[in-house]
Amino acid sequence: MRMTATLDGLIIKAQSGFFTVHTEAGNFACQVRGKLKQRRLASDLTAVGDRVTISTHADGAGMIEEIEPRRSALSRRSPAGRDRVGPHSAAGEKEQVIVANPDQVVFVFAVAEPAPRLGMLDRFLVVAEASQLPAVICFNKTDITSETRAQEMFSFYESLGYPVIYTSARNRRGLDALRERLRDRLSVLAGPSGVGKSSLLNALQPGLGLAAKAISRATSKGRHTTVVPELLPLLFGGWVADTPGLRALALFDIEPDEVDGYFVEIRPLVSQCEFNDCTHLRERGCAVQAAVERGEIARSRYESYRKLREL
Ligand SMILES: Nc1nc2c(ncn2[C@@H]2O[C@H](COP(=O)(O)OP(=O)(O)OP(=O)(O)O)[C@@H](O)[C@H]2O)c(=O)[nH]1
Ligand SMILES: [Mg+2]
Ligand SMILES: [Zn+2]
Repeated sequence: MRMTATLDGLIIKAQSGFFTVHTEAGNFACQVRGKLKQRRLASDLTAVGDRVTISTHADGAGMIEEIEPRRSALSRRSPAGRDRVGPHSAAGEKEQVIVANPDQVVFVFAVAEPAPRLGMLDRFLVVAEASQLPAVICFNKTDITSETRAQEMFSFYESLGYPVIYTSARNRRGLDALRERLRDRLSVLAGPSGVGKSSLLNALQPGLGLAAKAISRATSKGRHTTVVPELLPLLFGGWVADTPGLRALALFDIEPDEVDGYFVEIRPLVSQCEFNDCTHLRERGCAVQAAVERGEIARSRYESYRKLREL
């Protein structure tokens, strides 16, 4: 007799048409029911982080029968439905979902070795704002500069409202704060290569970074190979996706004139500019430039804005 059961689950791994679905009854290797494939043409049909309903068979195999609508996504291309043409995407390009339904994105940078490129961090933050995803910033390798020095350099991000965590995977500092941030949430770790993402995961939970490394090897053969993250279970609760060496969280199709809305400290000033189409680059009567002059907006942030705006 063939036994079947229906279970709710979470896609934790995707590999050439096969999906590992985590359920309360364990993990199942699943394929997608053909009739589902006609849907969601504009975006990836299935991605890690998607919530699904599966039917399971006695032999341990499963079939994805239903996919819940996504609440959010971290994507490489424009979210479906926003079919506009920006400078960074070709018309009609399909949304590439990196992780579906993340609760937050944790941007990891090193305070040194490699020196943090704040322009990249600011670009990541713009993507998070545009995707309406809560962002957390983690500055690792504080053992190199000292924690105090790291705070002096980067605490202005806290004043913008972003939670900032200072860690050293090497000296095991800041791990409790990081653990509390990750607990019971689905998080994506993103950041340049070599900042210590895998080391931090390992420090939190032995073996976790190793799993990530294996994925990294399998997927990062070339610089432009698609990063296919896997959701790794946190024993203290929650899931984390390590995206090895992700420096190209593309700004997909953010229009130049909407960039100011994604800088949290610039956004509230825009309405005070003399011209309502102010680019905040050179106009007179610009509230943003005035705030920069008064030291109320960090120079590095304004510099990042200017670079994005002038693309
Ligand atoms: N001094 C110091 N070195 C660290 C720390 N964390 C990691 N490293 C070192 O930095 C290097 C890169 O660490 P990884 O954990 O592999 O970096 P990653 O972010 O996972 O890099 P990718 O997987 O390529 O994206 C290794 O040599 C680590 O030993 C730290 O807190 N302090
Ligand atoms: Mg890594
Ligand atoms: Zn202005």
